[in-house]
Amino acid sequence: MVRKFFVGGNFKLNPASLAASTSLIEGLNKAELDPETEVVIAPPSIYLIPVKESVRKDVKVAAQNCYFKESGAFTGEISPKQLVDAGIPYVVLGHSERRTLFHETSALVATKTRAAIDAGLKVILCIGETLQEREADKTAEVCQSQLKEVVDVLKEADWSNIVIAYEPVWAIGTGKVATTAQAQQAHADVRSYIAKAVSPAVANNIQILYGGSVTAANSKELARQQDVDGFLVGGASLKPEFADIINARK
Ligand code: G2H
Repeated sequence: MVRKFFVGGNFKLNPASLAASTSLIEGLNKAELDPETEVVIAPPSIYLIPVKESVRKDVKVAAQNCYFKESGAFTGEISPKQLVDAGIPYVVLGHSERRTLFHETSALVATKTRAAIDAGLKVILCIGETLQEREADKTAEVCQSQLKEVVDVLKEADWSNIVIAYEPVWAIGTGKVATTAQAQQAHADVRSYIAKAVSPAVANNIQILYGGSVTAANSKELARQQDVDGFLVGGASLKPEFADIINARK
């Protein structure tokens, strides 16, 4: 099975106005993009619907987070069902900024993942170790413990709607990208864990993205690694070079 190359743009809390968001989308709409790459962009929730309506049809839209309840007294939250109702097919869950700044545990991320899959969303599930954990040689262990919570709540078939994003926390927004060897090793370890914990077929089919200071300059070499099936891009997804990252395998 040849896994399709997948590039996500995580806009985070950017840009700061609807006008700036519109001009970002206009740029993407004019760019020449590799038709072999699956492209998903995740704007802030307030721009999800205008972005979905204005972006080219070969680019899909993701929310950056959602809750696990369908509706109710949960001030400030968005439900998986509401995303589906609004025509948003993807959600990013477990990003390290959610885990660190908003204290989301792996158990909560797993509960959200279960709810999102049940509602019919596809999930970009983020995992990754801190610098301290890498220096203690715990990268594979940390990734596995983050994944285990999700493994415990999903059935084998549910994994066809999951994309894993390996994002070492020390590489996020720091300009310090993982080496190709570090990325390949972490991805291979994740794939081998999925083979054991879920099934070899799921492990073979699942797309594993690298995230953390990806740029046009470093994307080509990373994209050549056997177990790197694409990228989750933050800062560079707000720039014209995002198109070059999408075209990294061209
Ligand atoms: C990691 C990544 C996008 P950046 O958070 O998910 O951001 O490319 O800015 O490091």
